[in-house]
Amino acid sequence: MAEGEFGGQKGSEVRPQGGQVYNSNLIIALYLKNHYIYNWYILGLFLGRPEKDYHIKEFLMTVSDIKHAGIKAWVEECVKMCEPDNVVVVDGSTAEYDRLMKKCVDAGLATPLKAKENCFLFRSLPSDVARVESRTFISSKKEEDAGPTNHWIDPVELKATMKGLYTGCMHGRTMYVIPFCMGPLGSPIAKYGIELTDSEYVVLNMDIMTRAGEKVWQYVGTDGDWVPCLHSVGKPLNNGETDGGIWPCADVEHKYISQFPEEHLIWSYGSGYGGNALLGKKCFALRIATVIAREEGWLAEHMLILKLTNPKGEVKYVTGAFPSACGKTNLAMLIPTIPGWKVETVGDDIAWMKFGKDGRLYAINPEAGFFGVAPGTSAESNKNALISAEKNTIYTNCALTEDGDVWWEGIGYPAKGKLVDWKGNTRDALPKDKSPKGEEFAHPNARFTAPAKQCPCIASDWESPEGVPISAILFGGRRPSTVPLVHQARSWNHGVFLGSIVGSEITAASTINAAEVGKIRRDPFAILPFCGYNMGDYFQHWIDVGAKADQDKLPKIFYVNWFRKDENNKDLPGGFMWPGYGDNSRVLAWIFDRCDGVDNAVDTPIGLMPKDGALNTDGLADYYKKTLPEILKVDVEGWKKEVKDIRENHYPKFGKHLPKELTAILDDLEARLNKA
Ligand code: O2Y
Ligand code: MN
Repeated sequence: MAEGEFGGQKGSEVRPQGGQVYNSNLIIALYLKNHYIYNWYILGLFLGRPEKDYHIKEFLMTVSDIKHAGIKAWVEECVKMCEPDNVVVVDGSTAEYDRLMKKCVDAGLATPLKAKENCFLFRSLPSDVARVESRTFISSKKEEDAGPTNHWIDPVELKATMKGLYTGCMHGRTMYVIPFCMGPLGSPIAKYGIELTDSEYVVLNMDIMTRAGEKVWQYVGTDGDWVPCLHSVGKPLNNGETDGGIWPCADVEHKYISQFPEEHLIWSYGSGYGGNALLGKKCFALRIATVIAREEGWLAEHMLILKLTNPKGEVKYVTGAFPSACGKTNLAMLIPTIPGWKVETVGDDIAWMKFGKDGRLYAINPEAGFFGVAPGTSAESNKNALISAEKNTIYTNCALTEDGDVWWEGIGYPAKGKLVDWKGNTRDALPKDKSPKGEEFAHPNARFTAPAKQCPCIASDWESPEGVPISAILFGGRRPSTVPLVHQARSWNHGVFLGSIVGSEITAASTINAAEVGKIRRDPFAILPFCGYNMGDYFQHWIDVGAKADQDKLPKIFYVNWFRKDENNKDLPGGFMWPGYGDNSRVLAWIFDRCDGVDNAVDTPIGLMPKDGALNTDGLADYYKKTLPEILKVDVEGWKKEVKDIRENHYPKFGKHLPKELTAILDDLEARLNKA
């Protein structure tokens, strides 16, 4: 085994960021000394890459250069087990990114997009298109600690199985050592990790999604905290075999996405896709981070973070937890329809929140990019996401157009001519931007991986190391009935209750089991697939965090529902009683004022709701003005059924781990409904 992609060769190379840094002026001076450097700089300008400082790097770092004894020993142990042909320590440079992308293009795994600057399209195998919850494990020592909503395997058994799979699994491949940071570098809230992977696709995506590369080493130092993340696609190449342009991965029964919470350890095998393989995201920033957050007294959440500015220029920060397919990215990048209001993005998926010295809760986005779902993203639904992904973006499982662009269902216009679909088949485009189920040109979970800094509405302080102070926390789901447009919790614990009952109604499109249609699929705090421990204990953690805090400084908690339906009202597009998207700014404006204690609410059995006329309806279509009273009132009978469902079907799952505070709030809600 040779260290360094070129057999341990060391040489002089130009790298952006970290180490010995030269600014652009110095680079010009260096031209006199070294034409090679200048040429790289000019090439960078020509390609329109983000401006970076360039410096001369004398040596390629190897495993033996790692100064952190714990990391070095772990890497060496994994090299011994996985037996890669080469080991490369990732430096995070543009040159390295370009080299690895070229490797993928040359191997037939990626296609450069002629229509988009520095953008590439990958196609995965049909067996590897999404996170696989059935193969995701919380491997705590005791099954009870994983809780009733996680898959569990005893860690001794799971490690033995996975060690068997890992042994020799990187034959014919390079192992990449990716040092990465979740959060702004040096932030007191940030955490560090090392991902070992045999997938160039993973390195490229981690480069966009995290702060990765040599700049991380100074923060982990010689003995700093870090999370080990081992990943393999599970497809060794023996006897000179190559991938032959086919996405490497293992069969579903050999995929394991394993979290060992007591050790803060992640082992992933067999999948190269998204949340299964980019281990900084769901595995670290949620499953392991929820465990660390509980140990350390903070909150790791599946939440967007947005910055809201009112017409007076006053600012508040809001987080929001919504289950999949509820428009979290769209809300984070919303373009308000009400004049004078502004929404800017801090994060679209994950929030880490810690109390500051002033007693307020501060949030950082631990990620540096968006791994956004492409289908349904259009100029109407999320123009800012489209602009974010115009350049320097990786597309996965989208369709390819004849002019070298990407296309997907719901992009807002029909494609022309022929399309190569996500399975690689060339087919005639349809005259509309929808396709029959199962015949989509882009996979429904097709993705774009785009740098967050390219988002036109990224907040100037999105990388603030101390985070942004949170005024409001939103919960929501797709609820066609019962749940009103917005209501506010009376207290922190009432807010925890609202978080604990989050869910979306099951539709024919979201299940293969017809008997489930119409029932509520509960996804408490929208974190059910991402909590690294017992969900009952997670509820308790939220209650404990609130109890220790200064009550006046805690964020206010709200439940929103953009998805009320009236199928019989033919005026309403799609039957939806609320327009959603940019018009959600009307609800955000009400929430903003609530946080300032404005007298704009009435007390109801379910919480505080907008007073008559308190919601800005200027410019709202008349048919929505007509439906508004219906979605702003308490459906007492609907809520009584909700209480019954929570009491009989939802809360019993958590047994003795369910906090008594939540049962008390459920009882109180029932009593208030009975009095109404
Ligand atoms: O299927 C995947 O691997 C991606 S899932 C995902 C990606 C970005 C943000 N959120 C999610 C999610 O499942 O919540
Ligand atoms: Mn998510």
